[in-house]
Amino acid sequence: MKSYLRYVLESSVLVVAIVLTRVQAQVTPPNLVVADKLHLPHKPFPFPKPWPTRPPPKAWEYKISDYSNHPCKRECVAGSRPMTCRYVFVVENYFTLSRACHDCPYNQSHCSLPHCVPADGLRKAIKVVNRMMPGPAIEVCENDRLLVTVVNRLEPSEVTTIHWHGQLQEKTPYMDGVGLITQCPIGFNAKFTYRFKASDPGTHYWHAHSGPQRADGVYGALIVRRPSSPLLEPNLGLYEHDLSDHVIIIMDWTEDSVTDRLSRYTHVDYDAKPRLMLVNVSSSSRCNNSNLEEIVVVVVVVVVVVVVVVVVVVVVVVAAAVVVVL
Ligand SMILES: [Cu+2]
Repeated sequence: MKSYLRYVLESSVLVVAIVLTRVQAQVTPPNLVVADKLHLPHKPFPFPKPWPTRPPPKAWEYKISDYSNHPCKRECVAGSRPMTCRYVFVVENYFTLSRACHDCPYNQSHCSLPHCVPADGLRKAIKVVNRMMPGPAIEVCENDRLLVTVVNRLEPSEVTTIHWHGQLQEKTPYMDGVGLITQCPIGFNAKFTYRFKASDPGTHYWHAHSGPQRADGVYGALIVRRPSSPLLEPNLGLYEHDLSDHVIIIMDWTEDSVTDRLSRYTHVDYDAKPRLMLVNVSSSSRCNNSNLEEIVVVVVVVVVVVVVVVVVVVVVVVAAAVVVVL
């Protein structure tokens, strides 16, 4: 009875409070009350204009390429004029073994279809440039001018930048691609063109410099060659061929998302380091595991067949012997 009375009392107090608030709101709108207290002129609250509509993306923004036949990928000749090399990098959220992979990994030929990222056979969300992991390789000659337009097609509010590892950017520090340090990050649906000279020769790489996007798959080769002359290329005697097919990119690879792994590393298990490595797009350990599984299956099938054959033969022999004896 006591609790019932208390309930009724509390409810009636609440109803009275609500009614009073509504009446007060009708008489004096809240913004006027605040303005009076601060002795400010009564200004109507500026009503936001509708969002400006962004023009639809142009066709070239969707035309993604692996740049395997880019004209700047050429033999570097001493004394020849540097080239201007243009690329479009579309950064997207993507998935390994997507629909582009069709019947991969059961049909191995499907694993090399365009836009198929088989990785190590693990289904996982990734972030990619031009639906490749690693992303397109940039191969140029020393002093070529690079123009790389990066289009952010990640999730709304997710930003990105691309850092050109190994390039000192002496006269273009604002093209270094370190988000919030050398540039504002590239917003969703926006694009930014990096313009700089490939002035530092060597085997470098490019990678995202925003959050854990690099570990999620936004990385690729950046190779700046020198002319094949002993005077210009001091390392010429160290190799016979300098081919694109010889480029190897090794990357840490985790079964779970990188965000999951980083949180676990910080708050749960300090030894949560990646156990796998991707060499280009294949992983050694997982491939070995799959081979082992195949071998085990074959051995089990052979043993079962042999046992069945032996049992059948024994039964037949015994039956024949019984018939002969009787
Ligand atoms: Cu770097």
